[in-house]
Amino acid sequence: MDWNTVDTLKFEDILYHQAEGIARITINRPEVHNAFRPETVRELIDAFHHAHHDPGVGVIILTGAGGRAFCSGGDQRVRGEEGYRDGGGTQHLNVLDLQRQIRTLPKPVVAMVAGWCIGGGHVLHLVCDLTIAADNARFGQTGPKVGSFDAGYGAGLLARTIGLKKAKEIWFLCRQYDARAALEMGLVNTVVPLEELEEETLQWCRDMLALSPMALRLIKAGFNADIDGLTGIQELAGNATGLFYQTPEGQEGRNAFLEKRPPDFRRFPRRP
Ligand code: 2NE
Repeated sequence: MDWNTVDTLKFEDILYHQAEGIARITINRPEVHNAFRPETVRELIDAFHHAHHDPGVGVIILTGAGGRAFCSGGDQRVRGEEGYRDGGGTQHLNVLDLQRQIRTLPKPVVAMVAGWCIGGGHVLHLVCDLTIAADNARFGQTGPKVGSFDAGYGAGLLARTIGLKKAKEIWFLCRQYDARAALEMGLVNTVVPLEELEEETLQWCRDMLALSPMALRLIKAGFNADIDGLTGIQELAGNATGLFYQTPEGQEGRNAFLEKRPPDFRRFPRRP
């Protein structure tokens, strides 16, 4: 695949590439196994925002540079007493915003995982819709070891994905699991040799790009609505509103308001 850069996007910690309707977002800090600092997360949020709003993008890949790590979580070197310190000294847990963004983004997001996928990095792959793993991938949580935890999406989604007992094992013991074990527990969708990782991921993306974008969008929202409470229902119902706007019935309300007349909905069927 010949990836293109986007001239308007300038990043320090990440890379953004695009081709064939696929956006590839890469955490580019291989010297720390792609650990994220607040600036990394801010750039990831900007990149996902761009891919979300680009009508030329149908599927998004999240990955890490270097082949030795997807992401090793929060950069412990900038961890302060209240969160992760940015260059200006403000402390954040802004990765939680990124998790919600990936989850609610109405396009499939695929984690392409080589090497370490650990801590907050593990939560990032978990919030992605699908995970394609290389045979060198290693998964795990370290929170209780390094004085941290993610009891929100990190724990809840893991339990929903692989079951409560196994999720508690992963968080309570902080062990590491290889790609084969991850596949067996349903944590990833497939495992391929490292040298085939990108081609396999692209094939999955191409397969989704051949399908109805609206159907994929609503299926994603539906899966989320099942477990996200009112915000999940908001997402699903927002799609219904968007579809309703496209109908003559929805447009009659707007037209009547603009034409300063009472709306006439009598011609619209009351469907069984
Ligand atoms: C990932 C792991 C197991 C790899 O071990 P190994 O032995 O293969 O590599 P090594 O030597 O530990 O790492 C290579 C370099 O990357 C740095 C290391 O310090 C080392 O640097 P140098 O000594 O060569 O200078 N590095 C790796 N991970 C880093 C990190 N997260 N922050 C800063 N530098 C890092 C091993 O490296 C490991 O266990 N890493 C730490 C994983 C971790 O505990 N992450 C944070 C979890 S908490 C979190 O992410 C979080 C959350 O729970 C809630 C909200 C937000 C974030």
